[in-house]
Amino acid sequence: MKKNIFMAMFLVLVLASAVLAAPTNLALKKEYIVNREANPTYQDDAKLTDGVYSSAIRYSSPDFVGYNGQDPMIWIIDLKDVYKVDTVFANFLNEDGVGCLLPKMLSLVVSQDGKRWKAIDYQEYTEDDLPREGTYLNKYEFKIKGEKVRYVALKASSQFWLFIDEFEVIGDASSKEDASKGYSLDDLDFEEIDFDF
Ligand SMILES: [Ca+2]
Repeated sequence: MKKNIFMAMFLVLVLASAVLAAPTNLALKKEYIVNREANPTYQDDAKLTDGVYSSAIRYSSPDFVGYNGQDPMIWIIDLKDVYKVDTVFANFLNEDGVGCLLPKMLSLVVSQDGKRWKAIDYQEYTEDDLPREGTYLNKYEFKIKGEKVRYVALKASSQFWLFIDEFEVIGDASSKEDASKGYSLDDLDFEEIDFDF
């Protein structure tokens, strides 16, 4: 009988640790800042970390946020604490009929304190990789490989319109550590981050 109780407790512990270590979207409901405001017609009310992907592949879907202009865009997501992160996803729309085109250059950097940044990934795509024509989604993937991270910053080139509906930062929720002393999201300066372009 004692042995059964021990086995049951052991199983509960194994299951609990498996749940804690399961890959989690650490960006869910977290705050982020952007270097320029969304167009008022396609405005942002924390849509990019609400866990909702657009069910329609169309720029006018209310789940998309739209930015216009040719200057590159920068988003910085604050995980609030430091976690081991594996992968970042960013889901963009291509709809050439309305001038909404996928970014062809992307640079991802991370930081634990908002002061020192580490370049993680640079991606560049050709017209063959991501054709201008057509209406489709592309979910960009960036491998972080267990780096300890509080801030995730993504820079993306823009040709005219950029539409995006969600970021995900996948990592291990059980690896949570209190953030070291550093900048808060409000103190961060987009100009001081070294991106790859
Ligand atoms: Ca969303």
